[in-house]
This record gives sequence, structure tokens and C-alpha cells, in this order.
Amino acid sequence: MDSKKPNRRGFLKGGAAAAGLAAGALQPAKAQKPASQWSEKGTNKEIIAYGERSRFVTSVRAPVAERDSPDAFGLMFHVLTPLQDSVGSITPSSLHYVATHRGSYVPEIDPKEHRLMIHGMVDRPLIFTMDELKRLPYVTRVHFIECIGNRSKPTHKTVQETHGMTSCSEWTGVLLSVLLKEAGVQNGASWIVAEGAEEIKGASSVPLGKAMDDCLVCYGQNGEAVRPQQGFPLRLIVPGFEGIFQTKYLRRIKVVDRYYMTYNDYGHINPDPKVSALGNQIGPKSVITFPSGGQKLSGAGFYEISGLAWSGAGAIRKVEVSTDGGKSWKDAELRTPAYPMAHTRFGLHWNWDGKACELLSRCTDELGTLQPTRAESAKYFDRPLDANFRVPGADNSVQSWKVSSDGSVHNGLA
Ligand SMILES: Nc1nc2c(c(=O)[nH]1)N[C@H]1C(S)=C(S)[C@@H](COP(=O)(O)O)O[C@H]1N2
Ligand SMILES: [Mo]
Repeated sequence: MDSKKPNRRGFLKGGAAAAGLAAGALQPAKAQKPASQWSEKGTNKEIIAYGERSRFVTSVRAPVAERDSPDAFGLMFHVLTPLQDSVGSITPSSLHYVATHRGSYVPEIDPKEHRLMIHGMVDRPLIFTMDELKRLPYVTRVHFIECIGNRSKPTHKTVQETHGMTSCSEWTGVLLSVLLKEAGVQNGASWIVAEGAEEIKGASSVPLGKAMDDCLVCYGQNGEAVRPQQGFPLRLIVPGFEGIFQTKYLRRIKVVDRYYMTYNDYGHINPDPKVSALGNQIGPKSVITFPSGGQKLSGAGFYEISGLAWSGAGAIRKVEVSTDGGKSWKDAELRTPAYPMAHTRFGLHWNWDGKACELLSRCTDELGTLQPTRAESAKYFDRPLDANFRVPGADNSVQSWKVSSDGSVHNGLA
């Protein structure tokens, strides 16, 4: 059943029915009590003030295996999004991955006290309160963020471990270009330095061209204020660039005429132009989230292969899926709007014959760049493709999931 539009009866006959999902098997939801739970729990905070998800939904973030988070000092490093349970393209804010570099904490910032200063090579240095920023024209855009550390390793079992350092939100804020035009950028300026408000000052140098193009000074995330772990009350979004450019707790932007070395450059700046170029424009990259490592197919029959594709260079144009280890490829359907620099959900109807197989996905972005295999990455970087091969910088290589005949799914790198 690989044709693009199989009919509904086809699904039931070929797949779902075989898996015990025939209509007769459905039971009415009689266990559910009527609305009396409202009175039982009274003014329960979750029911009235801020909603909780169902207690039957248990998908949670997890720390990276390589490094405890929180560590012995109670500090957080990298916390991974459970992509294996994701649907659509937006990551729930409470499941957004978290990266606080150098073991920083999440600062508690009173938005009334918070200021954003724009200075350096400008005609009019400016200081904005949050209220003043919110009076300005704003935009709302969907963008992914991805940490440079997001890479599949043979020890990783699940897609949360291999790819969980990327998430996608709907961001609302003022275009940085609006603020820079207000301040009046002087001739000769070529970079900006963005600084966060923590004591270690997450900071990054961004080319002025990018700053004037599509960077966002955000106060909104997924319909509410940016979450504390994502940079409340203000965060810079540099669409498509490596995670470290996405300065949280944004408090200062200095317009300068050269690249400024900051604390962030430790471990992130790379003299090899082949490597550093790829950090400024992440991807194109894709991964199958179902079926993925650690999941189990309940038997032969119909499934939907589902996954996410994204690119730092623009919108996703095409996603292809292989169910035979790369011998043949089929076009997947894009199931969410393909916004520039945003996660895009793809899906493909699949009738599993119950035999061992290898699933791969690869995407092409609007520049026409095709996501490379690990072999192609190794060739590009002129390194041998052996067990030790690690893509330098941003790793956007194709992820393989191996399905065994018992339905279990494993990381193809293992
Ligand atoms: N101020 C500040 N900004 C920061 C960081 C930080 O620790 N402090 N971490 C950076 C890194 S390394 C990444 S990958 C992204 C992660 O954003 P998130 O925690 O919202 O997912 O934020 C970047 N911006
Ligand atoms: Mo990062």
C-alpha cells in the first residue's frame, strides 16, 4: 500500500484491522465521570488557572546521557526534547530542549526591571523597557533552534538522544532591524554582539547583514511569554544559526566593526571554514521520529512513517524516505506548512511486510541543498568513515533506524 492516496477501507483491511483495531473492538468511554470533577477538585490550580496535560500523557524531557543534568552542583546543561512522541511541528514550550552553557542557571528576571540597551556604532544609543518594546510593530514566526551538540552517536538508543537538542516554537517579537534602524547604524559597522543577563553573559557575534535581515527580539513563545528556560523576558532569535547565537535573557546589543570574541567562542569557534560555515546555516536535516529507536512495531501491516525536517537556509522543499536502506527513495508528504527555518512534519504511508529493514529520511531545502549521508559528510571533510568518524561542527547527516523482524527499532549507527 504505497500509492499516495490509499482509500480508508484499505487502511482498515490491510493494517489497522490486522492489529486488532476493527470497529467492533471500540468501547464507549464509560469509565469517564461527568463534569463533577470540577466540584471535586474545587479551585484546583491546574483546572482553573493554568492547564495540565492528561495524567495519561507521560512524555518528558531527559538529560543528555554523557553529562548529568542537573549535575552535582545542581546546574543544568542539556535537556532533550522527546521527539519520539512529537506530532505536528511545534514543540510544547514545556518540552523545549534546554541548553545552558558553562553550567549557568536560569536567572529570575522581573520584566519591569529588565532593559535592552542598543549601543556601540550607532547615532542614538537606546534603552528599551519591555513595555516600550511591546509598543513597536511585531512579527510572529515559526523557527527551530538546534544546538551544535545535536548529533547521533552509536551509544544513543532513541531519537530523543540522537536528535533531541532541537525544538521549534512560534516566536513573537520585534525585528532586530527595526531597533537597529531606530538607533541608526553607523558606516563601517559590520557585526553586532548580543549579550544575555546572567553572570556569565551568554554572548555571540552576529554578522550585521543577518541582524538586519530576519533576527527577532522575542518576548512571545507559543502564545504566551517566552519561558524562563528559553530566555524570559527577552531572547534573540537568529533564524537558522547554531543554537549558541540564540541569546537568552537578552539585555544588550553592541554594534561593532569586527567579530568580538566572547565567552561563547570557547569550544565553538573553529578555524576551518568548512566547519564554521556550517554552524551559521544549520542543516538541511531530517529524522524519522516514528518508528524510531526504542519503539516497537506490533506486527506487519500499515503504519505511517513520520518525521521532522528543517534547514537553516530556508524552507524545506522535499523529503524522501527509504525503507530499504537507501536503495530506493519515495517522496514523503509535507504535513505542516514549510516555513523558512522551521521544523516541517513529513509523513509516508507504509505497509510493513514484517521483514527486517532499514529506514532513512533525507530532505532538500529551498536552496536545493540535499541532506548528506554520513559517507558524504566524511568525504566532504576528507576523513575516513570508520567507527570513530564524527562530523565536525554541525552534524546534519542522514539517520538510519533498523527495524528487526520482531518489530523492535534500533539506531543504525550502533
Ligand atoms: N544567555 C544565554 N543564552 C543562551 C545560552 C545560555 O546559556 N545563556 N545557551 C545557548 C545555547 S548553547 C543554545 S543551544 C540555545 C538553547 O536554547 P534553549 O535552551 O531555549 O533551547 O541557547 C543559547 N543561548
Ligand atoms: Mo548549544
